[in-house]
Amino acid sequence: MRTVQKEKGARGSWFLPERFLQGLKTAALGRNLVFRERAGSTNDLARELAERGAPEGTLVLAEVQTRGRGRLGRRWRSPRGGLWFSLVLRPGVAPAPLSGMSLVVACAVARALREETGAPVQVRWPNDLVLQDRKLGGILVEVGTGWAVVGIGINVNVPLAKLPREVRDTATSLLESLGHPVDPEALLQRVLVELEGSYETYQKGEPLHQEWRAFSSLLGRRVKIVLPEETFEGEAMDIDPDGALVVRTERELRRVLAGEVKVIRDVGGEHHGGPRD
Ligand code: BT5
Repeated sequence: MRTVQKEKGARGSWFLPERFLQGLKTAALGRNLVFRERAGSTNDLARELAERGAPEGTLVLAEVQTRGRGRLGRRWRSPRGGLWFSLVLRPGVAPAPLSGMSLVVACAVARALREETGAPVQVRWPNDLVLQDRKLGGILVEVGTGWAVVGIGINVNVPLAKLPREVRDTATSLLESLGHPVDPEALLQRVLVELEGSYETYQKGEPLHQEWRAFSSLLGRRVKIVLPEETFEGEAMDIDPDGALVVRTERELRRVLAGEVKVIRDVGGEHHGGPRD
C-alpha cells in the first residue's frame, strides 16, 4: 500500500510525493512516506514512528532539518539543497555490529551516487561518504527493540557557502564537485533501489565485504584511530566480514569495530585517494 503523509500547507518544494512514488522501483523502501519541508531531525521522527509500529521501509524525508544529528550528539548541518532522510527497518536477525550496518548503507549509497552522477564517491569507514577525502555525506544508524533507523544525509545541491566555516573546510557537495546541480528526486529513487538490494543481501547473511573494501577510501593509507580511551596510528589493511577495520600498528594487527578515523597525510610517503584494489 502506498501512503503519503505531507504536512499542511507544504508548497514550493522540489519534492512531489506522488511523482516520486510513481517513479520508485522498490518493493518496500520508501513506499510509506512522510515528507516535511522542515523537521528537527528525520531520525527522531522515524524513531517515533518505528516505536508506534511503522512498517519496514517507511521513509521520512525533510527538505531542511533544524536539529540534524551526527554520531555522539554532534550536529549535522542540513540546509536546503541536500537530501536528508531516514528509513525504518525491521531486521529479522539481531542487528549485527553497527559498523557493519553503516557500511552496508554507506556502500549502497556510494554505488547509487556513482551510477547517477559518475562522481568517484568512496566510503570512509565506518559511516562517511567522501569525494577526494572531503565529506559529502554521513550515515547514522540507531537501533531499538525490533527496529533500526537508518539516517542518511547527502550534500547534493548545497553550496559550500551555506555550511559553517568549520564544516566547509572538510566538506564538499555534488554541486561543488561536479559544477552543476543534480536531480535529487532521481538520486533518492536510485539510492533506495541500491539500498534495498544490499539490505536483502545483508539479511540473507551473504558477504558484502568485497564491496566494502572496493569502496574504502582508507585501505593502504596511514590512519590515526581515535577511541574513547586511546589513540593509535597504523596502516589501514582491511575491512573484515564483520565490518571491522583492520589496522597494522608497529606491534600488532588490531580490529576496530567502532571509532573515529583520521587519514594522516604526508606521513609514510605518498597520499593516494583511490581504492586500492
Ligand atoms: C554523521 O555523523 O556523519 C552522520 C550524519 C547523518 C545525518 C543524517 S541526515 C538525516 C538523518 N537525520 C539526522 O538527524 N541525521 C541523519 P558524524 O560522523 O558524527 O559527523 C558529524 C560531523 O560532520 C560534524 O561534527 C561536522 O564536523 C561534520 N558535518 C556536519 N554537517 C555536515 C555537512 N552537511 N556536510 C559535511 N560535514 C558535516
